[in-house]
Amino acid sequence: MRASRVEHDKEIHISGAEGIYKFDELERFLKKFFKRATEHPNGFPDKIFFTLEKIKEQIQFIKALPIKTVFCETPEKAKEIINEHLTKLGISEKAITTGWNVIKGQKMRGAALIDCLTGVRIEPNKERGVRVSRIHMDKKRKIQVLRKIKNLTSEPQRVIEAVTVASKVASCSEVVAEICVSDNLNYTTGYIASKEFGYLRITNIKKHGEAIGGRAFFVKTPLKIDKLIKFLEKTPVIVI
Ligand code: WAQ
Ligand code: MG
Ligand code: MG
Repeated sequence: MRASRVEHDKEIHISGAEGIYKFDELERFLKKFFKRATEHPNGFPDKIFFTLEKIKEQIQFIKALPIKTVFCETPEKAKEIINEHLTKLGISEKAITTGWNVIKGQKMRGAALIDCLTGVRIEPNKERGVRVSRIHMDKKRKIQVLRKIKNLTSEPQRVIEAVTVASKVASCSEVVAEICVSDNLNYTTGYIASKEFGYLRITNIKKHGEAIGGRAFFVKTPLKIDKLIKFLEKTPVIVI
């Protein structure tokens, strides 16, 4: 599902959601996604798109990243810790700056792909970005994650969805790390993720009520970008 507002003939992303469901569950989830689209704190949509596709490909099973929470008192401290971690992975200062600019910049439906050395954005559609889709977390893992974070978040479903995205993304050999800040005004915990250190939740990544948010994947070049995007957008993955 994706919901957007139209301003001066341009579509501005409000919210989105994806999943892999059995046929019998579809109606229930369509209702759920409709509710989500129409009750989003960032505004009421002018358009809602629902896409349902039968999965014909083989489903891949991928391990969930381990989860840790890093408590930061201020966005300044959060930024310092994040930059330190990303630098350790060999991501250049330029690339890190591009990442923060994506998060502060125009709202996108998907994520930016950033060359981890040059800092150049290489995704073909820079207004849309790359939307990780056809993903789902296995029920047992969901229960385990919920148990782990129950006292650490007001929105456990958001954590489940973010860990699901991050686990698919981190499984790609071309991706060095990911950074994410929610576009929801009052959700102030973000994360960085990598194969190296897992899913690191970062509290106070932004101020309460701050209208920023976005995602970026730092990638190694040269790479087969079409192949990477196809995997992220189309290959069905269940996170176990
Ligand atoms: N694929 C690629 N990019 C996405 C996707 C996706 N499936 N979903 C969202 N984005 C991009 C898009 O640009 C959004 O504007 C931005 O990320 C933020 O999305 O406590 O809620 O769904 O552990 O608002 C992380 C911390 C929460 C959770 C992230 O992101 C926790 C979050 P949101
Ligand atoms: Mg989301
Ligand atoms: Mg959001």
